[in-house]
Amino acid sequence: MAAIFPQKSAPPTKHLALKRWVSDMATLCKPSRVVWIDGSEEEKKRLEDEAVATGEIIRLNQDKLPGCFYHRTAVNDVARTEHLTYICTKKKEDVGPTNNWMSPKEAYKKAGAYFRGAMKGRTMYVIPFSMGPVGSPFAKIGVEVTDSIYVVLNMRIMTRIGQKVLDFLGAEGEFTKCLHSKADLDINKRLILHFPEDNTIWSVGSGYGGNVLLGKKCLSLRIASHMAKQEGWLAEHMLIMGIEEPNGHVEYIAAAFPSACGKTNLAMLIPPEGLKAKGYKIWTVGDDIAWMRIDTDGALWAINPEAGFFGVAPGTNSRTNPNAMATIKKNTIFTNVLLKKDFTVWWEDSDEPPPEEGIDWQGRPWRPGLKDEKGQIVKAAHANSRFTVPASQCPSISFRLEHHHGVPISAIVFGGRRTHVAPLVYESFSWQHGVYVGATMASERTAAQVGKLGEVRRDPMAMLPFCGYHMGDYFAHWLEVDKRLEKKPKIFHVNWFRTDEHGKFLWPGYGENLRILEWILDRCNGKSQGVKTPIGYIPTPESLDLNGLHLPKETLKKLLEIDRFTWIQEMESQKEFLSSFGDRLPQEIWQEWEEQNKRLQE
Ligand code: SAT
Ligand code: MN
Repeated sequence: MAAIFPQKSAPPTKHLALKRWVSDMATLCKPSRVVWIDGSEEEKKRLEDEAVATGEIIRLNQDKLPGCFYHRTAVNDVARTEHLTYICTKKKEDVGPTNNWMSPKEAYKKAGAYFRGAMKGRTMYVIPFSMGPVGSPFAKIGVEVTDSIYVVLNMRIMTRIGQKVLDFLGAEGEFTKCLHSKADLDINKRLILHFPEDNTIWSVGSGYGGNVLLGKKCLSLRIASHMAKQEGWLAEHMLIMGIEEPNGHVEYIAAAFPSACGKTNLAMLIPPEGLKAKGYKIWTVGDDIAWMRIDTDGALWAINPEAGFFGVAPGTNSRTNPNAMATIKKNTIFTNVLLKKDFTVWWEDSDEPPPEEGIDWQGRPWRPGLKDEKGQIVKAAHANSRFTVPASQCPSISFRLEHHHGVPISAIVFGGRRTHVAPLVYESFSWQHGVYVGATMASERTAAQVGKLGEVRRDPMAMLPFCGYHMGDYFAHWLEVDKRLEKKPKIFHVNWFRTDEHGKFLWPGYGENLRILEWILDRCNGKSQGVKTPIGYIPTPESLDLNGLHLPKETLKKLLEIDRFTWIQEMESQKEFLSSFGDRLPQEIWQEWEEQNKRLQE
């Protein structure tokens, strides 16, 4: 067997604990060699060539898609597996009712058996990475050990990696220990384990992004939310965007939506025709994760810890997201989409009509109209197929992405997908009321999810699958931040998905959403009117700029309607959900619920 460190020189770090940990993981997984990732261009090329040679990735048409590659995951490994995802703490009660729990002892033992010898005959790559700009006081460092080149190439895009990170880490720096092995890609031996008390993540048996790019949901949300609670900041599942006025003044908002509600599209929106005259410019800072802290000026500042986008392909086109389309023309890794004969790619609801033939996400010949044994149409791309692309390629990317202190946040926006109940937009009465609004956020199931259509799923702050500790304590932490914030962002709720009696969307969405963001920012600056309702302030019809939209007055009325009867039912459903947190739900949240309930009954 080759030596564990076959490189001529020793591991490129003076960090003894890091070297020891890597050596221990190699002893456990038994790779034939260990390679430390330096992040260079030559290294990238070498890894691409090697992965192409083994079939792990396919080189796409370099004339039409320069620098682009294609990858397929295993058929049963296409999304995050929440039922195999655990938070492992000494005390079970610390993870709360929304997380799966395992004791650290059992978890290390169980996964240890799956990792033992799992890298035999493979290379173990050691990826030092930084979430946030390298050297930023807001950044966190991780080191991911993996046997997948696909993971290395994706981490290269999604985070900042390589020697510069090791140099910053120095001999004693803190880092999150992230261990990943594809092992046999066996779903029965798949586990995604988080050990917040040990600053450690173990992921085994998967090759799907959300399970294996450990800097993303695992570190930046589950582990980081735990750190944030201890250190007094917020790690949130939020996009960050800037809205610039013609005079150069830029304001930033952070917004949380559950999956399939268009976060990436909103973060990159292009102003609609009717608002073009106002000369707004949109700056994208992030599309998925925000780390927010109170800075010395008493305001809330946010960074996007990521450096790339891991976006859903189907439905991405020049109407829904022109900036994303421009972003993914080069240096992109496409996963589980359709491979065309000319080695370009296609997905449902893209710009082009379906090609006559291709190879589908499962690696089978495909043509339009193809049906399976049950007579169901076969999709060319998986519904959760993805593109991985450097954020720097996005035409609307903000230079502040690289700014060590990030951006100051004027407004926080929560949103869900509700056919009724929630109006297009409303403003909470206070930070505390806003935390209650976020805590009771909900979305209705779409056809894309298994289960009863229209069923309401609560997803507090869109963090249900990502909060690394007890959600009752998480709400308490949000309330705690309130006490230290001097310049408080206002908190809003939006719903782009309200429908009429025939199930048709009332609001056009996409770029037009800027009209709502405009009202939100004007409210923050005391420049627009609101009407007080039992749930918060809604816009007066005149305070929304609907120029060029041709939205009938009746439709706007329906969009802003707050139906007391439906809301009283909503309050009962909220109550049931809030009760599940027992006595760890802060009294303040109950108080907000009680007061809102009273206002609705009056
Ligand atoms: O699969 S990921 O968690 O990386 C993407 C998502 O679900 O938002
Ligand atoms: Mn997400």
